[in-house]
Amino acid sequence: MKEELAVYFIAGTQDIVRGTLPSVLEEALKGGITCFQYREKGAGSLQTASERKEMALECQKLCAKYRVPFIINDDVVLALEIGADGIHVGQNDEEIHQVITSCAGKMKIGLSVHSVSEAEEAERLGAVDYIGVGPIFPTISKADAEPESGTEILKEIRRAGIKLPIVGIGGINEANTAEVLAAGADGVSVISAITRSDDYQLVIQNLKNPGSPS
Ligand code: 3NM
Repeated sequence: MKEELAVYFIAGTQDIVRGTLPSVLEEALKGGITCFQYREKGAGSLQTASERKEMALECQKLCAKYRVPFIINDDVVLALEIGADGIHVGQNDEEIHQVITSCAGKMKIGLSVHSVSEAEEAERLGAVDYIGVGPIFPTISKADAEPESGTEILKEIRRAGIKLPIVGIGGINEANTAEVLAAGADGVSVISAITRSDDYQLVIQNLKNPGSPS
């Protein structure tokens, strides 16, 4: 799982500023993303279940072509229906125990956490495959994001002995990835660093090989 978290791209229709979600996703896949999460949420997102399913299937097909895991955000029914590789939920989304009951053994389970105690609880559950920790930095992509924590939270979670794979999220870009990894994350999860870039290939290369923390 850790290798798959290296450059974890998240997007839904609402995040696309140029082209379409499938066209941006294919460019990102060509550029070397290691995981993709379909997250259709907030202003500008597709609203009907049928539109979402159609988009999910198109993204799933692209991910399969490039052999990259396809994760669905916060929609267990859709994830099970189309056989996604994983489901990702937040603390306020579908109840994690429900998600585990429905999905464990069928797909990977990712959980967002915002504190050491939430990380400890995720590990204690024994069925969570990785945690997303954030927002590390201020983000423009999530209206209801919690206040940013800085990279200190990653160090605290590692100091607490948490062994789960960790992906950092929130305001992560080429300039701060090295710091996120140095603090204990196994990978970085990004929306705008990719969707708002003029050169997907270059950004993804730099997220993969960020050099030393500044
Ligand atoms: N979840 P960007 S922050 C989807 O803190 C999401 O749990 C977050 O977008 C959390 O890379 C976030 O553009 C948005 O900052 C990440």
